[in-house]
Amino acid sequence: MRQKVVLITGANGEMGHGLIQVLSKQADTNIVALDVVPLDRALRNLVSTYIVGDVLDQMLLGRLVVEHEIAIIYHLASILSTKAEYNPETAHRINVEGTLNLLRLAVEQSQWQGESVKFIYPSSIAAYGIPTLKDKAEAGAVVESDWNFPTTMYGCNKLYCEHLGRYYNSHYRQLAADHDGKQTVDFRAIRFPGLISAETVPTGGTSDYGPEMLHAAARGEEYNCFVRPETIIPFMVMPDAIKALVCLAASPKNRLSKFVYNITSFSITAQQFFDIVKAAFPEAKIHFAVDEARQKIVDSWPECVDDSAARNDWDWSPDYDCERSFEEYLIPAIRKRYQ
Ligand code: AKB
Repeated sequence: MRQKVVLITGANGEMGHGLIQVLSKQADTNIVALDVVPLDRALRNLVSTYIVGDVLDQMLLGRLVVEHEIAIIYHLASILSTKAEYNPETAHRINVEGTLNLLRLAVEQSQWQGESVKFIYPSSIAAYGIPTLKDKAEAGAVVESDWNFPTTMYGCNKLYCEHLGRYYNSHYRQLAADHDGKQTVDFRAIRFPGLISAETVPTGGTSDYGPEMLHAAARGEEYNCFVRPETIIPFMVMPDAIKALVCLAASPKNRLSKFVYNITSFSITAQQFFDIVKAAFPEAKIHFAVDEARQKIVDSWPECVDDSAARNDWDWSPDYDCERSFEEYLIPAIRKRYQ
């Protein structure tokens, strides 16, 4: 008999680390972890299987369903906003074609199993694109349907994949003679703000100046923050991000009024980030050395998002506000990590 499993792509990334730790504590959860690099040794005994492979490898995905009955897919694999700009077409292939491959797998599996496979997709504030700082200040907390004009390949990919998910959920093969629209994938997405983890350092993102500043200070390394001090975007700590993924996945479908939900925790400027880091690590050598191109990307992201739909539909609420994030999670855990 094939084993019922949860598939996590991009399992070795920042979110993958947090998600594996949480899901592995749930009873009867068998995790299949997929990533292009081998899974961290510390995570290997928490999963049933880890596979080194690419979401673009159709044969590999085909073999996966021969051996496993996939109930939920957390599709975390992605090339982030800064890295994607160095090779936009490759990023497009990984971010969009990779998602398409998994959506197709999910819809086929839903039909085989007679039950919808849940497809949990992390989208991003990068799906927004606000043209000027004046508009950004005036926009305040943006709702999901506002300012959907991303300026990065990653943002375009995220926005488009949200639509692909909606299509596979509701309209896939709508003209086929045997189309009954019953067993489709159950697509659910969250637009995440900048994420900060105490355990891992992000790579390739543009919100990375926050976590990079913090980890560099704890390691006693000098850091050049690439955005201006007054730059503001929303952030969230990893435990809340993982809680959100798991809560959305567990939510009854009939309560969900949307496919895509904003969530947020706190919005702070780079200067406020600096002040908190400096207070915790007074020796820290942090400078502001603005990279105008990356600055423009962050400037196009909202300073705050309206997450009332997530709060209403699936009782979303972060456990960590700004003070608690730094005082109870980030600073103690990061100190311990680099001791
Ligand atoms: C990035 O900076 O690309 C990501 C994101 C905001 O989605 N952290």
